[in-house]
Amino acid sequence: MINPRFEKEAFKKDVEQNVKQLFRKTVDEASQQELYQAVSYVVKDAIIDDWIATQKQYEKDDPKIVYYMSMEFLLGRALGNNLINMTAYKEVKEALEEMGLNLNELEDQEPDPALGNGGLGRLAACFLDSLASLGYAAYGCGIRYRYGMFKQKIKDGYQEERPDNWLKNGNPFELRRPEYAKEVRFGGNIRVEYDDKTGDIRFKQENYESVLAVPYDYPIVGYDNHIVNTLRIWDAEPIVDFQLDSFDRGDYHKAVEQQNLAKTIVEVLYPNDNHYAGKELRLKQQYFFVSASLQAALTKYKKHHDDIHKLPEKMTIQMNDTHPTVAVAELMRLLLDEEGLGWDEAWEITSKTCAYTNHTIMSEALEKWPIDLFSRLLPRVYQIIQEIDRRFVAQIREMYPGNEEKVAKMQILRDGQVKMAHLAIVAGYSVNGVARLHTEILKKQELRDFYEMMPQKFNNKTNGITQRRFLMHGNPLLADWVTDKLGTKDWITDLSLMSGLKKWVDDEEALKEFMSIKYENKVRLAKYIKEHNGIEVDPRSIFDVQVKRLHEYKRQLLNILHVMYLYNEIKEHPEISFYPRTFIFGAKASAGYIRAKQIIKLINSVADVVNNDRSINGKLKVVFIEDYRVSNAEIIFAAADVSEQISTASKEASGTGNMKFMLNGAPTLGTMDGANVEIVEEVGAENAFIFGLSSDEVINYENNGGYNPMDIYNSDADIRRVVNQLVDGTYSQGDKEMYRDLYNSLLTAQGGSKADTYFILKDFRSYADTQKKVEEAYRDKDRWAKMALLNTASCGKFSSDRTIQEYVDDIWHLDKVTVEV
Ligand code: T68
Repeated sequence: MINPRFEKEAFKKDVEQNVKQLFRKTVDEASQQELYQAVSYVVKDAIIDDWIATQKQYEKDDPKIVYYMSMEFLLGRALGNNLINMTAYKEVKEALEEMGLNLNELEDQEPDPALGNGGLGRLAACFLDSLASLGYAAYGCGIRYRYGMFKQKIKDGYQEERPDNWLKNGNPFELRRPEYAKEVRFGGNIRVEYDDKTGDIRFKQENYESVLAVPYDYPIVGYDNHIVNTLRIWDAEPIVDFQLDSFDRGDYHKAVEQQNLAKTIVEVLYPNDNHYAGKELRLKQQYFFVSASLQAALTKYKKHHDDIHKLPEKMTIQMNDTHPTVAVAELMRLLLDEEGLGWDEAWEITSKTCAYTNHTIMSEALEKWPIDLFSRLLPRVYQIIQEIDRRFVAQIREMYPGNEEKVAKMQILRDGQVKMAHLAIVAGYSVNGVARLHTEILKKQELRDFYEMMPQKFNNKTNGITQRRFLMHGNPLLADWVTDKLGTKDWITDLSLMSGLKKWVDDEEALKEFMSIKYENKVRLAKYIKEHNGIEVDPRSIFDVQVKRLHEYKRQLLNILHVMYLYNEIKEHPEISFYPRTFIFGAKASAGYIRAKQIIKLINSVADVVNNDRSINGKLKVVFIEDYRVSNAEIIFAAADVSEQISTASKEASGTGNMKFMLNGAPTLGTMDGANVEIVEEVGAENAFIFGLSSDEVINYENNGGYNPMDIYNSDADIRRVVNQLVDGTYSQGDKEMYRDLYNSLLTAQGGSKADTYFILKDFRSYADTQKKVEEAYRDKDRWAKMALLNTASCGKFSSDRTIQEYVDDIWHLDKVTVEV
């Protein structure tokens, strides 16, 4: 049943009223931005009723709560998604039309809340959607960055970064909650106090700096169930009392310091993915939100329970990678120092409460904080980690007597570093990877010693995505078609039902409809590309898409080298038939990642040459979509024919874009890496295009000193030609140095890394051959349509609803809640 607030007449009146109250204007006078806000406040109002009802129900039922701790939540826009989850999207769209307004245009007024880099942050957002939709009590805990992921501009083919001032116009959906503010302390020293009478020891932090953490709550609306959970992201403010105090004492300096600390701590999201930079401010950010979130969680628990020992029955903490791992030591600190528990009791509670998800095996992403920095910033937390480490080492020695090599490999504090993954594994009760292959690699390679010592902690949770955003919102045409063909909307909350579409694979009419929806979506994307890039693309060409963060291991370089190869082929053999192709890229490179930025420049340079060569009759187009983000991703997935998932096998933990393409009917062209393996398993090898080395082969080469790319360079003339074109000026207006570094990276070992670290030349032939098969398959319209439909029909496993249910069953053990309104 539709919420009465969204009944057309009531809704229209409320919008008018909001425009008047907020801006002293009529609907005719208001700007699109003002109208977006007016509409959003009506929606928020409706959400708040459910939000209150949900929280009341939680108080009553007292379910176990999961706290999902994450440095990143890559939410994407809220307005459309909230309307969808409140089942009011169509109603509101029509009401707005009656007012002469277009909902899509208003949605475009909303800045993308981009508090994340890529997969890890987006996964957190999908998880929150699924938790609410399944009816589980959950808090997302994170940081309210003043500036989110930078905006990308392409100037002369180069990436430029612009600040993402996403809060510029305020944010209709957030709620500041000063009543839940908490103090967070940094630095200083620890004084040990002995109580002569009781014999108790107390640890007191002195001479510290502190900030006030103030939470902002975001509603997370479940699908059609009146459940609204909370994403709590923390802002930092100076502690006013201290500040006045400081002024009184003439300690002006200290007051300014507090102001600065508060301002800098939440200023900006670090724009690295799969890379550890070791910056002090980053550690401050981590401790800041973790400490505030845990303090708030304990306050909440104690409000209704008096036995702190039973904490693990009522809450669990999931750590999204090692970034919030300081949580285990902070929880120990709170239990020891604030609750007055003994070590064993505190440890018993902590190690039943914290769980850890690993998202990468890339060694450069592993967090290892220098001990001097860590202990200076978090002196008490560091003491606690020392004790955790001391006890863990004793345990290793007991289990492996005389094996000091084990100790060296597994210790938390070693080589002057705090190894965060080790801390997370030792203190947590669960360690999970994010796809089956990834978890196997963790067990057999990266975390082998830990797996051998505590196998019971290890488990796999293959990632998933939310069909509410990536099908219903992103691809409404296909969503309606699916509902029609399945004869039910139930797939919206049970994606396994998609398999029911399989009965249409031999129905010509259905296949035609399916492909004409794809075509409509390609037209929509072509329009977007024309508007944003000024490039004309033909929606009848094959849309071959690679959108994801720019990283060498993801091998955008392989893709563009292959485009260069195709271009050579077309030029050389204009007579051979070639199915027109549009290669679409979208990717942000971390601001300091020079080689990644060179690859962006190369893609744009190739685009310039190829797109402007009239002699090839538009057979080949290359588009680099500027500022790839959640909002344009939704449009891109819907329009893709081919999903490029071409990481070096073993390097991509899971991938989640691969699932979004599949859902939208784009077969995977990829390596046997991450969740691709499971995608192929679901859809069948005949409905995917797999190439390249296996992860075992890659790992084997790596363990034996790599391979020699010169062998390939010398023996394969096509490859040699393409590689040479990096340094012969073809794509750099004669400048032979512009891409020299990329050229060198493929052929020569340098600074500790092997030649062609990511096996690009090794996999090139197999990739090119497989691309040929893609073209052949596409020419056969019937075969392609079936393949595309079978991808959509086989994506059931990859809903984040399934993933979350597995976390609930195996790790969190939450209670389901229902809210009646
Ligand atoms: C991604 N990791 C994995 N990391 O690369 C991807 N890292 O395979 C997987 O599907 C996804 O996580 C979800 O599990 C990341 O996105 C980061 O963004 C990141 C950010 C900061 C520091 C390190």
